[in-house]
Amino acid sequence: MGKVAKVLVVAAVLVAVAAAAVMAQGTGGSSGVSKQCYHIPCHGSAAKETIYERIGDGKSDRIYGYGSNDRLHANTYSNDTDKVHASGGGTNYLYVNDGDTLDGAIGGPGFDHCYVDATVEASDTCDKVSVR
Ligand SMILES: [Ca+2]
Ligand SMILES: [Ca+2]
Ligand SMILES: [Ca+2]
Repeated sequence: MGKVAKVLVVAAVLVAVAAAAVMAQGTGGSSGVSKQCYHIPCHGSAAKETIYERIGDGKSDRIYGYGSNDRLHANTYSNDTDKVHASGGGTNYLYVNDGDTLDGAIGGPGFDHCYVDATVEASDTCDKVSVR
């Protein structure tokens, strides 16, 4: 291989590596999509999401995460009876630790980590339960 050809090969490899890095940045990231609920029930999608319950105390929510790794937050407001369903695979985080013991965290086929005020809020479909 001539010297010029070698330089061209090296340049092509560098471009390919740079392109791969840009693609990884574009499609990667750990945050996913953030969604605020305004309706009940509140549905996620197959995408990776962080979903928040409706704004205000005393509003009982029902939130479904569906596929992919989801974070479902019903721990922002209290005096409500929130039901948070993973409803799909992936590793999900279900938060119902809002200061009352009225809520329910219901796991799905994936691995579900449930954050609760008391174990009564965690269904037996939670793979891991943390009392906060
Ligand atoms: Ca609520
Ligand atoms: Ca709540
Ligand atoms: Ca609670």
